[in-house]
Amino acid sequence: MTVTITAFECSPDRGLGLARDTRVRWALEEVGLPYQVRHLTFETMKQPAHLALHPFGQIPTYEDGDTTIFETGAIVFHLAQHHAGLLPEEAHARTRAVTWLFAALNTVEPPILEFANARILERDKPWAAERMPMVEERVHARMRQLAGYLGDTEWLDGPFSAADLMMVSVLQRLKPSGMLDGHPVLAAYVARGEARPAYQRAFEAQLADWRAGSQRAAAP
Ligand code: GTB
Repeated sequence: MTVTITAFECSPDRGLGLARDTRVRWALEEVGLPYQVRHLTFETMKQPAHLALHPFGQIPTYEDGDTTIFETGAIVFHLAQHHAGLLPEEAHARTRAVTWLFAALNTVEPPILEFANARILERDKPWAAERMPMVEERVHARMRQLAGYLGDTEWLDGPFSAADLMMVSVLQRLKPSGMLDGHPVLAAYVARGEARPAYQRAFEAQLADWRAGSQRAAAP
């Protein structure tokens, strides 16, 4: 049974790989699972067929036979549990990797999302300029803590794992603002993740999909 994931018909990130299907594609590439993509418009995401898979009407979702999953954390964890290459075998090391997977999603991603929303969705609000320094400082504080932990190690805890895949994916969201450049340890960490062949394949696949989707959207 071929894995099917969902992704934007034409991602608003214009092929930068920032939509969350990229992290799922990356995990699939790391474990060597072929997959197909069902592309959805913002309208079809909110229709019953997709809401049956994803109660919040979002992408990505994952289908493999009788298994259907939403939430990228759950999808990546599922893949890491059932295929070699994304979690250590040793029990304690595995628990630490899972801990970092949760930390990426629950502790590092929230201030980054708040910043991304403030920068784009809320920029025209009358209070936007006054609020922004506080939102930025929350991100910087978290980045300083993470960089302090990472130091000069290659990955979060031993060999590359699902935790690094998720943490790098979360940090990438800071790239368009240039904020990552202020944290060279983390910029280098993200670059190491992006240099992995599996990431490269995932990035190229989403970019090809974005190009095809934007051409379809432009067609008369
Ligand atoms: N917690 C969920 C998960 O991790 O799976 C969040 C899923 C989510 O936010 N999905 C977004 C979505 O479907 C797409 S990825 N949005 C449509 C909707 O809610 O109606 C988020 C995203 C969107 C756009 C950019 N971008 O343009 O840079 C980056 C990330």
